[in-house]
Amino acid sequence: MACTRRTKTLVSTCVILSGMTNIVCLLYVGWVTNYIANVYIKVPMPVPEKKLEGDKKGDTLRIIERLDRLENVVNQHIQETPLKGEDVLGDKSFSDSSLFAHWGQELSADSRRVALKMFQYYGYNGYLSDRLSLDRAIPDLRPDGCKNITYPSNLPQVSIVFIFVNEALSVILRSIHSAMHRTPSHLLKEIILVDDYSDNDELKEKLQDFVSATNSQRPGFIKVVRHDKQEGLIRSRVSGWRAATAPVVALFDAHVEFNIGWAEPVLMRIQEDRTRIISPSFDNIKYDTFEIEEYPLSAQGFDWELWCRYLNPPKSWFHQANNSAPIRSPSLIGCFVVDRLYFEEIGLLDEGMEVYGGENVELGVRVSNDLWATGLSSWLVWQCGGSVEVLPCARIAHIERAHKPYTEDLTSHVRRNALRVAEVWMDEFKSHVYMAWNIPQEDSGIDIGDISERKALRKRLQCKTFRWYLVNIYPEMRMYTDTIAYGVLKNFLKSDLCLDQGPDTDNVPILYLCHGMTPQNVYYTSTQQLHVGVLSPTIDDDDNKCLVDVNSRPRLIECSYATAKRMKLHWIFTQGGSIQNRKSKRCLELVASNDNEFGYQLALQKCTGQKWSITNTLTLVK
Ligand SMILES: [Mn+2]
Repeated sequence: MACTRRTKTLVSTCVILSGMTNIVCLLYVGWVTNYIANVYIKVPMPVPEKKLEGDKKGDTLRIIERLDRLENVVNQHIQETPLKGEDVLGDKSFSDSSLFAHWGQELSADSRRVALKMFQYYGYNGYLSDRLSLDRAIPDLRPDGCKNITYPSNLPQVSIVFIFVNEALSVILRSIHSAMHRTPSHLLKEIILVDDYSDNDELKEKLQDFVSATNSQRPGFIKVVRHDKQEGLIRSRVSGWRAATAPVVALFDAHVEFNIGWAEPVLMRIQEDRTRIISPSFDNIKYDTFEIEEYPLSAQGFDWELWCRYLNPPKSWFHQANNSAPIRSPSLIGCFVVDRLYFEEIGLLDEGMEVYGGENVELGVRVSNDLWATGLSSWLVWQCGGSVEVLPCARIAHIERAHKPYTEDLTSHVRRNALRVAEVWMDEFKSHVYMAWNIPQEDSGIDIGDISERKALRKRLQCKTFRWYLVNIYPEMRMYTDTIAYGVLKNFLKSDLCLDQGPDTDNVPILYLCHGMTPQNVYYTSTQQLHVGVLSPTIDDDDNKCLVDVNSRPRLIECSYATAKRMKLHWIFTQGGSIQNRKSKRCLELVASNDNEFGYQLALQKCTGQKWSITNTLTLVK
């Protein structure tokens, strides 16, 4: 459920765009990293002409910084890859693993070996978890106003569902203990454990022993649902929901700790209006030390690839100057509480979505727990008459795992699910999802399965348009209805090179071997702007970078800044034609260059008729 940008990495982007396997992409990214290093460091510094800004030394430092960062990314991928089967641990892993950066220095080598192995298996410090109290206290992180609120005495009861696969037993037990001790007992009807076909032995007998012991005190209090094959996150939630009998159901990961007073505000909001779907506010349990880290209050949303993300609360919330007030949220990131019957009416879960499966179960499982597949279509709640909110007074701490999921499985599943959602719910804005993933809208070659049931659901519920949703519920989202071409930008002269944003610390675009990853994304608009790099998702993010003619040099400048300063940011371009600046009349072209490893560099010069193409074109939707 963890909602960070971690899930999207160079390697996963490489996998998805190139169709190569993980290992090949790992090698490839490593190779690219080294290659850049060689290009920039081996080559003697050319004599600087009149430079726009900065000195050469500064440039080199910046490049080295960037390389360091890239290398870190690659290294982390290589080291934190979860182990499969019997792996031999080299001594090197000890000093390099992030597990020991803030923890465990004093442990013996043997203990460290055990701890590391568990860490690589679970993605968090299972060794430490086994040694912490199941009933440990955690800090009360509710805003002040929460403690003075009084709640009705007739709140509805809740069933708490935990789903898991191969989770550490102590982590599951701590989730259950905190749920039992921090939910008033008259409000907690039952706990439902959904085991999505774990093969971890301790989750069989030992967990059953705990359940039996608890149920001997309170008969039927804990129910266990075990799948006899892996069904995935979504069908696991459905299984849990089916087993639930309370009027309200809470669907959670099994690596959480409930904070004090979480239940009453949630149940009150649902009692007042059963079409409200509620998320608590999440804090972090650090994967290495298990310390609780307070997270700022946020709403929950998504970017145009439909990866989940935290958002700033809307302005209207700040205007209330009341930290305990509910935060209206465009969507959900995965864990939530809902009226049991309303959940069914609205058909929130798309069982046609896939989250994991296939052979790569062990890895897929670990990451998919942290995936927001459920939240992926949660805005349909808004489109279909309900609402979503995050409550500052209801706080849950949640473990964000260390392993960065970059499996082929994960990214391709997310992309497939995103396209399903786009096709059913997003009307003309579905183009944005294809654009952000950089895939063609027609004949994308991706099988998204049957969506007729979901379309029928939308019709039956008489849901509003996605435009209505964007305008009224998610106004922070940037719209790109004026994009007419997207993909990578290539010159006919040298088709293995692509325009690339270059080092992200400067504003100089470069030519680089085509790899199709985000730095080479290009978007051409009907207003004749050429955006390079990531498609900025919301107005709270950095603006897109526009190609600008600055004193006859190609530069990348934030579009809003370039517009405000009346810079030369408009380019006349048609597919297969030249790219000419509207004001300066200069063309973007390649010139032969011995200084450059690829034999060419970018220039703005008198047009000589060089031709360019962008991968995909779109017809404008009015
Ligand atoms: Mn999670």
